[in-house]
Amino acid sequence: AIPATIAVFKSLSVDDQLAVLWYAYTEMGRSITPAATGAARLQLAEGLLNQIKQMSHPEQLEVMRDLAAQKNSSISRAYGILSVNTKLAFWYELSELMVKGFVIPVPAGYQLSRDGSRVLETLKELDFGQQITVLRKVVSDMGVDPLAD
Ligand code: 45D
Repeated sequence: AIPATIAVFKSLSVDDQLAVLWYAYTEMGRSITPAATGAARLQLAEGLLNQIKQMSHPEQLEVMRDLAAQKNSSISRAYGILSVNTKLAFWYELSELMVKGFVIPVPAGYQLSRDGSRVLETLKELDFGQQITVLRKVVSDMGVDPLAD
C-alpha cells in the first residue's frame, strides 16, 4: 500500500500535493511533537523559513509550488541540500507558520481531486510509522539537488 500511495501522490497536480500535505499535517498535528522534529534540525532550515516568512502570500505560494514541482529556483536548491528529516521538519514548521498566520492559507473551499482524496484517506488509515515513510519519500523528492548533474 505504501509504494502505491507514494506513486499516486506523485501523480497529483502540484496544488493537490500541497493540499494533501496540509491536510495530513492537520490530521497528524498532535502526533508530531516539536521535540521529535528537533530544534537542531530546524536551525539548518531557519534561513529558508525566515526568507519565506518575509514574502508576500503569492510569493509564498510560488515557492511551495516550485518545491513540489521540482522547479529550479534558489529556494529549491537550498531545500535540496537539507537532510530528509530536516525537509520534514521544514514542512512541519511551514504548517506551524500557516497556523500562526505568517504563511498563505489553503483556501477554505479547496476541492481535492478524486485521487487526492484517495491518497489522503489512505494516509489517514496508515499507522504513524507508515505515514512517516510516505511523507519522507514525498518531501525528499521535492526541491532540486544542486549537486545532481
Ligand atoms: O490558492 O526529524 C493550494 C520525525 C491551492 C522525527 C494553496 C520527524 C491554490 C525525526 C495550492 C492548495 C520522524 C517524527 C493555495 C522529523 C491556492 C524528525 C495553498 C517528522 C493558497 C522531522 C497551499 C516530522 C498551501 C513530520 C499553502 C512527520 C499548502 C512532519 C501548504 C510532517 C502545505 C510535516 C504545507 C507535514 C504542508 C507538513 C505547509 C505533513 C506541510 C505539511
